[in-house]
Amino acid sequence: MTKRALITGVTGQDGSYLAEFLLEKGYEVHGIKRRASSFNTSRIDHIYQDPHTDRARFKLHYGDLADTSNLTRILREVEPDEVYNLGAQSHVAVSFEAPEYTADVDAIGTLRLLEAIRFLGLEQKTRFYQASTSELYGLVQETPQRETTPFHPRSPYAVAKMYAYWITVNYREAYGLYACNGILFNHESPRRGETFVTRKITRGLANIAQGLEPCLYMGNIDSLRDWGHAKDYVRMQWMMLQQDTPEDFVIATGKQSSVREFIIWSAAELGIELEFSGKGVDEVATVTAINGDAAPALRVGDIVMRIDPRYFRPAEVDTLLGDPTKAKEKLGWVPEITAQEMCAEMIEEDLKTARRHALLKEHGYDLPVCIGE
Ligand code: NDP
Ligand code: GDR
Repeated sequence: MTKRALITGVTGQDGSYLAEFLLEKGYEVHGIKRRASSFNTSRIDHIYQDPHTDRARFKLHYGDLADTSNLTRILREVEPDEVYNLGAQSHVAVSFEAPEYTADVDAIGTLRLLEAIRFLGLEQKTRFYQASTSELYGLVQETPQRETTPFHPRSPYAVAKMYAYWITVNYREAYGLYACNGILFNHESPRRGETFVTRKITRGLANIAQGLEPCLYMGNIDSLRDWGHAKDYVRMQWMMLQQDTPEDFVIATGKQSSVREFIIWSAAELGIELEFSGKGVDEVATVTAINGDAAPALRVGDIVMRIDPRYFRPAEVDTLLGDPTKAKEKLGWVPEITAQEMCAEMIEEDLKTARRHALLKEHGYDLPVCIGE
């Protein structure tokens, strides 16, 4: 029997990799996409299947986590074996600007899905994956963080995700639903949203190297994260739903780096050597050497990064480091791609795009470059 999966957030970074992964496994994959005034399917266009043919195994439904009747109707129609709840307002800094919306979508949206499964009597059929987050640890109580480490969320996003975490546990305990939380640490890829820090850096530096942007403006570059690759992490999301009993798992690499280091790696991939000088908001990164041909627009002495306090957060999560031992021992999961390999892949992709834009510009076809804030 072909298994059916429903993915919320299918148009996002993880949703796109997970849809690819499940299609390769032979699943029929249903995804929920939001209505937008312009196309928002660029991450999944390459796996689009013409719905007019009988054999299409990838199907999209319009929907929103804020809309109970819509979610219930889609669940009734699809009757999925597995639901992956990846949809969210996922930007921590934005959650301080839009806290109520973030709570509605990230917290109550999860409840809406769980309650729809129960209302439709799908508790025995449908397995549920909740995209939980290392942001739950926030002001960390223990290092490295594991499944038993107490939570101390530090943003409206993290507080909303804390509700989603516990309501998932609650539906498991109260109704016997196969429901579990993946507590995922930061994971990135060339498909990462342009305003998250890694992508902002790889895209920004590639653009600067090609003369398309003047300078990168950053927030707290001393922040420490445990960065993995989204491809490794979606594999684990699926593995979690294939066990005999549902459990929660930390997914991380167990290695930590700073935002500053990520800037240095990215610059090095472009053949740029940097020196950091100044303190606090006056800190800058200056080019000290250029190797190769990836950065024709730069000269030694150019400043490519400055600090802009606009990117500081009202409450910061300074340090995160995960302990993936349980995932390794119980599921045999180990990450295959290192943070530096991932950084190289991101730079390669962003440089390709920047080179295309630079070539167009050189020939008089100037395209506006969106600045990733
Ligand atoms: P993205 O921001 O790339 O994708 C989020 C997805 O949710 C997009 O498809 C977006 O749609 C959709 N979405 C947003 N609001 C709604 C809504 N109201 N109704 C329905 N769908 C909505 O996130 P990632 O792929 O990086 O992350 C996936 C999940 O994992 C998220 O829940 C995130 O919070 C969580 N997470 C992510 C981590 C990471 O490091 N990437 C780590 C830990 C947890 P659209 O494309 O239209 O904007
Ligand atoms: P995070 O990711 O908040 O950890 O949430 P993000 O990449 O946004 O920030 C990581 C760290 O970098 C610092 N930082 C900046 N961040 C951004 N976005 N822009 C900047 O200019 C900048 N300068 C410094 C931040 O302050 C922070 O410390 C991500 C999201 O994917 C969540 O959905 C997910 O739950 C967590 O990872 C795990």
